[in-house]
Amino acid sequence: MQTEDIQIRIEDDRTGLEIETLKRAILDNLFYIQGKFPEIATLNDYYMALAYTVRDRLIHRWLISSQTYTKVQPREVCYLSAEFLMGPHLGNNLINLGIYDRMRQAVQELGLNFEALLEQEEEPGLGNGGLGRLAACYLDSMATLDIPSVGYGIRYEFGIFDQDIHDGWQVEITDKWLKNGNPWEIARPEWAFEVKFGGRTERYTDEKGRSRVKWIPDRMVQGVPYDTPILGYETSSTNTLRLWSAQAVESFDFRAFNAGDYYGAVGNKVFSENLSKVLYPNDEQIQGKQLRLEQQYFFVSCSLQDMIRTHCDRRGLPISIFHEKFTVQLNDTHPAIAVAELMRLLLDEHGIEWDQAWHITQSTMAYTNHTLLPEALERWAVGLFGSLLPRHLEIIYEINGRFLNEVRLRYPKDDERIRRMSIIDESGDRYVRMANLATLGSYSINGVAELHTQLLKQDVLHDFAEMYPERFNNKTNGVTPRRFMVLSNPRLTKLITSKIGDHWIRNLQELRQLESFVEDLEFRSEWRQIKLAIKRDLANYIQEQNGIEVNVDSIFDIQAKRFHEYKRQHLNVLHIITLYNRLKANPNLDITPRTFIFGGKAAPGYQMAKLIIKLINSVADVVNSDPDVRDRIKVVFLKDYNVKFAQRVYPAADLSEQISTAGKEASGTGNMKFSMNGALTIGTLDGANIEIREEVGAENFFLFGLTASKVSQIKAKGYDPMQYYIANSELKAAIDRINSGFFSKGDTALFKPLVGSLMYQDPYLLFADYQSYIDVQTQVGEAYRDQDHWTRMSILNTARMGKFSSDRSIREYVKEVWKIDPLKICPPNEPCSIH
Ligand code: GPU
Repeated sequence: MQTEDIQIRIEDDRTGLEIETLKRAILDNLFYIQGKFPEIATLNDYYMALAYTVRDRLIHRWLISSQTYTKVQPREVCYLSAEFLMGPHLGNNLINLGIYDRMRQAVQELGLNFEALLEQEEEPGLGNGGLGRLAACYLDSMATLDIPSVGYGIRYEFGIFDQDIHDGWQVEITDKWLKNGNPWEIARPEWAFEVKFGGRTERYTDEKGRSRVKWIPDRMVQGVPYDTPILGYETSSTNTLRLWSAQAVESFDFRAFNAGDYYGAVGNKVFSENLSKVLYPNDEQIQGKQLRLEQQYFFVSCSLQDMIRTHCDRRGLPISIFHEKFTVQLNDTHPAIAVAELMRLLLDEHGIEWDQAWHITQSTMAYTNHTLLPEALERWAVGLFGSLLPRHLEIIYEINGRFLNEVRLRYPKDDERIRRMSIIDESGDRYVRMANLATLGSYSINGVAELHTQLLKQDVLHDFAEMYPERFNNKTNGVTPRRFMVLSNPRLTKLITSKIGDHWIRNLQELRQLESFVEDLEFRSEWRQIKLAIKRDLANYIQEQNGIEVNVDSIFDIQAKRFHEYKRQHLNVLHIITLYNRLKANPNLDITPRTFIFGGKAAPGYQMAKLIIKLINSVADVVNSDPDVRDRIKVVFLKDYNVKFAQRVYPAADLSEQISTAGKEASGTGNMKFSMNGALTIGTLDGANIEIREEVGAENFFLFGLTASKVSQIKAKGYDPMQYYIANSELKAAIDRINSGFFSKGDTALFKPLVGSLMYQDPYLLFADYQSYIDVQTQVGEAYRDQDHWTRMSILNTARMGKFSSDRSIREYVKEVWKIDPLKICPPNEPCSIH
């Protein structure tokens, strides 16, 4: 076919942006794609028709981007992540295309409810929390900054579970996000790859007389890519999120099938397709399950094969310069098997010698660490690892042997160091340490906030940082202002833009200009009115969802994040109970009214986290209905916290709870989203809180608690929580209140595991930080009474959050790690001479 002559024709109804064209396109899609006429169309039919109308308008940019990459062959970054927590696509795509308002008008002119259509989208919850959402923010920024990039991950059929609450307890419900179809993805079965598992290896001599290794697997699975376009904000660059779905390799079952074993053959199909069935819902807690390692290897192998095919077959480039054209960012160790897999592909499939293969691999990979928690550091039992990936285990042994020889040369007779640095943990049962593998195989290793990187170098990866200091660097996290301000907070966006124009959306540092309006009475009043209006919306939602009436003039004090002991939602609860006790003792006490709002999921197997959710709901039941409290405090647990819901919550907050034990939260990103939307933070010196406080100013941040170094000192000396319990009467009263069965209808056993853990271990030092937290909460209450001053602080928080745009983070990765040049993409329908 003469493809050069056939330009992609721009057909008006597929690309036109006139209101009339949009309306016609929506009805056209309803008819031709959904096969419905208005009288019988459901809300979902209209959502689909609208989504396809938007998709048509971005697909042209997507294809031009991909054609440009094919032609220019730029250096690209591949972001490998087991999780992408994208959130709903529709609203975001409308923002990034710059057609949000006109599409709303078109939809309304058709007599449809625009908000209801946005609400209709089932979000792809293909992640647990911060790590997965960070990956999504980074995709947005990479496209916005015109960085050629691909996100690679897994197309889980079931994402993070939906959370329901029964009798105060979390109940998990399967997330069937694909049930109504997904208009944002395109399946590419023609670009599938095969992935091998199990079996054994064999040595052989190739035609050149060299000794080579062949892997003879005992199972094979196919990975089918599903592509989703990732639009940049007001740029034509449209990158790809490529998620792999597991399918049976039909040919592999032929023997069984022909032998008449129909059920055996189908059984294998079911087995294969289990692979991408469900996201593991354990955030920062490894389980060591074989299926999880299979998932990791599956998507990593597909992704690397895909890159190599693009490089060698499509672009005709030699494999020896693979690392010049591709760099891989490993989102934690979940894809760390990529180090061994790239080695295998180079050695066994491309016949490259060890030293060159190692050079290519190590020049390709870069690793981001996202936690120091020991229970989250991935390690795989050697037996399991070897039975699933026998060839990779051999390669890892070889990498390790060569590496430990270097360590021995550099640090003679330091056996302890050898033991610590080895990829294989041999202290008891043997394990493969994935952080060591990722670190060794990468040219760059980074933490996600200044403190975290410092602790990483001091602690978990100390020996590596000493040996290869130049490989270590910090990249403080960021979040996208497009989703977490423009889309989620249109009212604030409008006010800000009316004062400083709209360049801040691409260059968040420009928010600084808001500082000059702090003294403007009118501006402050508008700022306050907006917060109030948003709080009213959330109050209505709470009324609908929980049947609780809340006072919109009270402090909206919000803690929304995964449930984890280190995040200390139960410290927040101790504050609530303390206030409650004070009100019981003195019903006329004048306290600033507060609404405590919680949201978040607990890992299904994490009993303590689930018990904390139960405690919150139990306290809520008592406090909300006690006449002595007289509406001065309300406690609300909002179920099923996800991205869609987070977008409602951040803008409504007065106070953001960032109260992890210092040294435990690698960065946090919710902290940034709250503060950008004008919430003040009560927080510890942990993760990015430290940098947020530096930016917004100590006077606009409520700091409490021990520092990370004090925490380790106290722990080293032998921490005894009981001393605090005995010495602090309010703390004692709060704990005793729980213990007495007061919140559990007399059941004194219910919260025993929680209270016992605090009184006798308290691994996260709640008791040590309790008084400081209570004191600073008292200051918060006082400060809120001066609404005018509070509003100034709120404005200054937003104005000074420029640093925490994910655009800044990505610019740093681009310049200091990836070394990639931006590539401008020609806009559709316009003459363009870029390429
Ligand atoms: N994080 Br490891 C997760 O959400 N899940 C994980 O499995 C691991 C880390 C989080 C960190 O807890 C949080 O502090 C950080 O902001 C986020 O990753 C992104 O870096």
